[in-house]
Amino acid sequence: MMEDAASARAAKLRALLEHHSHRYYVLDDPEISDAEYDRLFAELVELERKRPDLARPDSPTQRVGARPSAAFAPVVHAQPMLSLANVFSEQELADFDRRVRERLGHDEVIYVAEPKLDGLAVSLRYEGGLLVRAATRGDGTTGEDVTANVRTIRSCPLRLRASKPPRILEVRGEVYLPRDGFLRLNEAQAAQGGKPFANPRNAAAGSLRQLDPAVSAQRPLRLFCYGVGEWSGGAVPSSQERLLAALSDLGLPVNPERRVVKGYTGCLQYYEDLGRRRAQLAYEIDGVVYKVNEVFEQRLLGEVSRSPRWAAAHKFPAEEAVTRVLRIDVQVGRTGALTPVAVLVAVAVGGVMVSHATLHNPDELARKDVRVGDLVRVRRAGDVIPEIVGVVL
Ligand code: 5U1
Repeated sequence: MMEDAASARAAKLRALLEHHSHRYYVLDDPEISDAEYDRLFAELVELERKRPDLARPDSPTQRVGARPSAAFAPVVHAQPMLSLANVFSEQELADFDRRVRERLGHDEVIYVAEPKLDGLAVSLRYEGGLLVRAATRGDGTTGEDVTANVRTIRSCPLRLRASKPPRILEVRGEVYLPRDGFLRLNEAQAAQGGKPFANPRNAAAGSLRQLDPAVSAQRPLRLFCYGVGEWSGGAVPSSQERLLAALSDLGLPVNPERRVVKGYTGCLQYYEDLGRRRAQLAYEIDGVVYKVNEVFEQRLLGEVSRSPRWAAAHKFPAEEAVTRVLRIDVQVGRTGALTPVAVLVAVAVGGVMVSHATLHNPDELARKDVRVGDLVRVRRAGDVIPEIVGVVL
């Protein structure tokens, strides 16, 4: 191929692959078959192999490029990563809404409600539209550099989709494992004689904190973005609703379940509706997040002890029940890993009969000091293996 023709073809392939990857991973609406995507990908790999000068850091072929590292370097966030205050009841939600209304002097406040994913919070830094760093939350001020691993997440754009992207954009979001990905991962762990992950959150955290990005790349991690730390250059959206739309326009994955709701009643309706549909979602959630929509109102409200006064997480009640331990079996994995499993008097937990619960490993068994005949509290969340929370004394 002629010099210029090769360069033009590489650019065309990169654009095509980026487009189809966005359709598949972000919009869940593919336009071509997997085989066709693989063919385009293989053509670009071959072209970049023959002409290494054509390779670009944001090329779809460069997602798994980095070598394993010895440790994760500390990263100071441009803006601290705040945490959310929790509300656990309708009364606490009413109190949250009353405090917001009193401080703003409004009769009714407009909120944006979003599912609260049980994953791992991350901050992604884009400079001139290119992903330059990804960090975990850490203590909110300093996190760990997980750039190489986040680059392997297919729904995370390596380059923003804009001709004039913001000069600097620090996006906040949650990395998670969808339910089917979690089940597949645990099946693969079991087939290799490894220990299963207790829940999708642990699996996502374990997958993201792999020193070898090639391992992260094998894990079907996904991402939803829900906020920003820094936004410099260009017009900054003036409401949470506009911010989420703008992030989506930039090619970032944003949860389609988000809604604008009115006041306490709107929040509660959203919470109850999502609670009913929770089991049908492709991912685990542990509640709902409400945010005051207008950014100028968020600024008026400010924050207290690292939590914004303008947002709250309304948690779903944990699905727990109490039952008695009949026996404790020990399963031996192929690598010799031991997993103690409690055999229980069958009990309904969140509508599902549970007769076995994991104690994960011998250390956990010793720490919780569970014995035959004990009354124990059992918890399950979605498809996760039920676990023993502790002994009821
Ligand atoms: N959906 C969602 N999750 N989440 C977590 N939004 C959201 N916002 C957060 C956090 C910690 O924090 C901002 C309100 C600061």
